Amino acid sequence: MVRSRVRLLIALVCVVLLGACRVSSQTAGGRTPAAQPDPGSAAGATAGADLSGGPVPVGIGVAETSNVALLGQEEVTGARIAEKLLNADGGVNGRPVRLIFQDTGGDEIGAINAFQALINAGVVGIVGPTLSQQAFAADPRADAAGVPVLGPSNTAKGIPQIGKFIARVSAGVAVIAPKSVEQALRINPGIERVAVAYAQNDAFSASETKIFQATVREKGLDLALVQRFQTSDTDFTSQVTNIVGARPQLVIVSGLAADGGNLVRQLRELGYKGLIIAGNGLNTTNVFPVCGRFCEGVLIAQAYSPTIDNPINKAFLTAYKEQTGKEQPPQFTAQTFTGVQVFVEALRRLDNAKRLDTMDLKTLRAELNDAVLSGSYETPLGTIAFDPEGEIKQEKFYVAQIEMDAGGETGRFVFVN
Ligand code: 1QQ
Repeated sequence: MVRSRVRLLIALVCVVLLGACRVSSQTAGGRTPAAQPDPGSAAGATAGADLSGGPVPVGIGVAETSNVALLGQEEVTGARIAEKLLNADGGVNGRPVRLIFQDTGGDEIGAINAFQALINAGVVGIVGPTLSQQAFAADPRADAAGVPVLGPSNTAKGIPQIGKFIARVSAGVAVIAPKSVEQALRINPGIERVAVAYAQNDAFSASETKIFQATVREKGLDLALVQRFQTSDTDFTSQVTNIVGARPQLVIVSGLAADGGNLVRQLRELGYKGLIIAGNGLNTTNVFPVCGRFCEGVLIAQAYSPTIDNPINKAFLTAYKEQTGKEQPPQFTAQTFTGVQVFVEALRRLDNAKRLDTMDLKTLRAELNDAVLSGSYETPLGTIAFDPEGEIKQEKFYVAQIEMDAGGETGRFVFVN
């Protein structure tokens, strides 16, 4: 019942995004790499890249299908908007950027195959994957091949440290997660007892809960219960019974959208009345149909705010509205836009300094990696740069609270801080 609900939801997301689920074949113009390439293929090493002055191929490897598409589809939207806006702005000094999409699905093997296919297709860099769990599996392939990767939503501890070619435009859990706890304490200074729940089979969730637990202790609160679950769980009766039994005034959920949304719903159905904080895995309006009216009031920290006042965010907001008919771009859309933007701006600088068409692909990828890390960028996330390991340096973070409409099907993130 719950599973068919999630399948229906994914189908709906695909329809709403006007065929975004077919983005691979449309965008790659028939040059989408094979789904399961031979990783050892020597021929794959340079195929697809046009180094002579044609379009510059950038890979997008995110979850277009599976439960993780609840998050990944927002990333596809961000990439498409970036391609359109940046090409209208001259691309890479007159050469258009051509995005090559490869669906990772929701697991590690899908991410490895997608990344290998993009590497073989000759992309200059990859924006992806969706989950940290996938990044720990797929990024080492790109790193070994000398292909720069920008993680659009890989927030677990240790991602930039995977290798020299791995950076992220998604700030880590350590800087984001504490914001929502601070906000919960502003809303209810009387909070004393806290329960945390996390998906133990997901690297991001396991990393995020550590930060939440440390924050709870630092604030002098009582960590009454640490409850584990799996991202594949749909029935949370036993976990929710444990949580309610611990009598918390705050519950903090680290999971992904389908499982986390169901846990929130079942918490309320079984009578939990206190505040709920959700982590980054529930940071999508696609969670609304999962927890329905029970999403109301959930707090989630944000790395993007539509209010960021700079020209690129204004252009992004306008393009997002044109493309989707909606006002408020989600964080994952903004972060993926930013990943493509960083690659394009670094390519422009590199081309100005050394001319892209004088380099072979291996050199171009290595030079691009250096250019990415040495730049500073005015983006929809604000001004960003990278430390030498590839960790994003970002100035501001926010907290939003979910507000559901009367029908309990639609709603919005209201920025409260
Ligand atoms: C991670 C995340 C995801 C939940 C975002 C889609 O932050 O896996 O690191």
